[in-house]
Amino acid sequence: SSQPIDLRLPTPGCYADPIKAGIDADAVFDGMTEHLFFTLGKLATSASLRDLYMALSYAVRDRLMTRYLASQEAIRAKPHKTVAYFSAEFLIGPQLNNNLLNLGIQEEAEEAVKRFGIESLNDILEVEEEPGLGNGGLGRLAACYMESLASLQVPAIGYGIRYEFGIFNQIIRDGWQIEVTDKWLKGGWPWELPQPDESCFVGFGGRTENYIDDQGNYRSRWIPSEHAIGVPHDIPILGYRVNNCDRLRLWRADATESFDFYAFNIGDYYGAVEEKVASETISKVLYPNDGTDEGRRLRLKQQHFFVSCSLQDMIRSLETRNIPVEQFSENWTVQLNDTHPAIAVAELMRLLIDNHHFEWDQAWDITNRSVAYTNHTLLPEALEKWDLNLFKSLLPRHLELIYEINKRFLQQVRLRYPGNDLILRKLSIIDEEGSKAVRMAHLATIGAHNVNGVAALHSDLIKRQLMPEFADLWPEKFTNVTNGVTPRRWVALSNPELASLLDQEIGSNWITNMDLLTQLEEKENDSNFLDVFGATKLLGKRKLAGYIHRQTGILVDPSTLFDVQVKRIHQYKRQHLNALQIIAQYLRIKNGTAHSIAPRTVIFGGKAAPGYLMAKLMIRFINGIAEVVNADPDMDGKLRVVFLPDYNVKLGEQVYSATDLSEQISTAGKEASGTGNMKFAMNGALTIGTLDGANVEIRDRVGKENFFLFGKTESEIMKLRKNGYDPKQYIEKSPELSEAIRLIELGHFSNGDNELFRPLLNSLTGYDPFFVMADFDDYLLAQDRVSKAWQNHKEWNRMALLNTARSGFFSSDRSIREYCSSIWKVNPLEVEITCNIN
Ligand code: B1H
Repeated sequence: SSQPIDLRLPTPGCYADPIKAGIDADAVFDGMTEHLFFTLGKLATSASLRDLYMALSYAVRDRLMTRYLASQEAIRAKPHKTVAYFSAEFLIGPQLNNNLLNLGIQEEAEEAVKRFGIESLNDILEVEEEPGLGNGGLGRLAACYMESLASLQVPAIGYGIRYEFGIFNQIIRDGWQIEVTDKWLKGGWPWELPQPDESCFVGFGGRTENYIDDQGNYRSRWIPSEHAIGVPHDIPILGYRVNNCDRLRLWRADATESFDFYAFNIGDYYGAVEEKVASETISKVLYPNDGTDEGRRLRLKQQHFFVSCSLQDMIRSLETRNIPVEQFSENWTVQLNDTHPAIAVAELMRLLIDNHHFEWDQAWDITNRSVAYTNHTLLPEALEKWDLNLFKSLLPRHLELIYEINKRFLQQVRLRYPGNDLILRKLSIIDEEGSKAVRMAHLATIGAHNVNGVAALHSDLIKRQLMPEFADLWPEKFTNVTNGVTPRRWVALSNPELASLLDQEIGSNWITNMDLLTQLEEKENDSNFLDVFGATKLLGKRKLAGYIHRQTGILVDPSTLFDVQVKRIHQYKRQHLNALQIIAQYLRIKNGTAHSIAPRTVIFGGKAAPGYLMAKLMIRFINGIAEVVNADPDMDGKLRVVFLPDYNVKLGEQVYSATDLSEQISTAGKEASGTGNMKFAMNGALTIGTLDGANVEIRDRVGKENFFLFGKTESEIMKLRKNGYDPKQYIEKSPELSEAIRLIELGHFSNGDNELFRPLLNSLTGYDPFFVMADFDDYLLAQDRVSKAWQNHKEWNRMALLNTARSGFFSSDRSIREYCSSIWKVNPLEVEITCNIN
């Protein structure tokens, strides 16, 4: 613990209550009034909802500043190892309510806004635009981890990119996805603090040269042909009811006018402007390809841009604190969120060797001790590979360093496996098969002291399938940290009904100690309690039903089973398996063979990568089915299908709390972890799922009798593939599957157009790369078990309660504790704030 920080507060006052910091409704109201007037130039009498949102946000942000500065001051006062979480994506979601919760002033804010004639705080929260600076689970995980780091009082900084346009907004027209630019900054976003005087220069392109320095040493250096300036934009990340406020530092790329003077002076005005335009595009837009590597030059530029800015910033922070750069790894621990920031291995070597004149071995030691790498996928199409010529043209010095890293590494491999050329080729950072490329996962694995997967099964598959030789070489390097999600956002904020029930029953400590939820197990046979628990769910479902009606015009009945699949649209996630199941249920109802099936509302949400045609067709397919089902009076009261457009964090908050059945149906071995699965379980949804990713651990924890398992295991899938898988055999064996496919072929879900879904059918009946046909019958049987279980509401609620009660393990607080103790070796640093009593 550090010395208490004595910070002069900008306004006189004192923290009588260290938790709420003396912020009462009056203080919030006064803060809003001042910001309306001075910051926004508005009178309270003419303020719009948006004005009030901005005013409240600024008033809340003011309260974060003391904590934010005190947290930085604490490290300045006494060196303390800090986590640097490097991620190309941070999907942080709306900020206002999270900050109110963590400050403990939700009620005060509610009271303050009412004085402006607003009915409910919710009306103001509704206005907030969320920064969609991520694609899906990977980006959201980074956000949950930042929140847990702050709540656990761990000094941390998240480094990433301030994309001007985040993930596109999705609209659905004629059943198809349309992408619309996400202009999240357009109205001004109140949560960031630009820090232009901490900007950094980053080079690109050019050449390398050798030279002899003043002391007569041979050295190499990089002469880039292009530069960009990174301007940090900081977002305070406050922990729950603590003074620790960590920082998310996102870099915006600006043009380097100072470097253009030469061109400018020789009269090349347009050339100078051109470079300005080019460098400003670096942070323009997020690549929307969750799970596929496109190998685009601008993407590599983005990666190097934010990594270089961040490492320079970290070294500079040592220098300003008079800490020798030799002590980098005692003061920083760098976590690479997948390989997107893996260039950090080469860039840190370059900074240490070329700029700070370290010898190779010492630089390598520092790099290796500091860096750790999290792998998030085994899918070959997602593993980043950069064409060698592209890489060389953009980062020539880094390539030289990578060659040297590779040379030394391969020598180690040679000693371990004498005469085994095959292994050398397999492990090399440079892929020499076909056109040459740099394998970023190899660079990250060789450069890092730890490589972790994100769920037990996934980490195991990394060792057994993805990198067996690496694991053999360095067995201790490979570890697992199962993902987690923050209970602040994913229970307290998004499910206030459940949260207050928990507060009543077990006290409010669950929010920072989710293991306490096991106390709920005592209530599993308490009939009254089960009713109350079920009633909280019904409230969430009613709200979602209202939202569905407003967004899609579809009326859904909150008493039906809400069966939900929300996630990116991907063949491996198998939304089409779910869709086929709906067709089977539809046919049963039509044929009058639907005995004891539960009335269902099947809800989908998710975006498809704009270039992923099959995924876009899957959306069209779901909407085709929805159109037929929802228009058929025979389906009334029995079946509804909804595709919710523009799935994002905000919508997620509405969905998890309103779900009875969570669909986690990926092909075994394909979903590294999943995190939505955890959010559902915490909120008392039952899971229908395969033994994939974290589903395995969820089932182990909640109990197999409280989980609807189906499908082939990862090793069964492997065996099928090896022995020549033929989907047609499975179709022939299954009358319901055959009939569903026949109906699609006839154009039943495409107004008679029997060509529309042809590519989808060809894939499913031809190669079926994700074994949809192989798992269909078992899936349908599992859905029958779901229907049967739904008949007995009390029993369903009991199982749902046990899911919540046993979900504590999936708190990101647990994940972060594991990272801290086994990988980062960092301790918390309590931030204290003192001030003089008036
Ligand atoms: C995950 C990605 C990903 N794994 C490439 N890999 C991207 C890959 O823009 N890109 O190029 C973006 C994202 N995302 C997900 O990570 C896994 O599929 C989930 O199973 C996992 O839960 C999540 C967090 O670990």
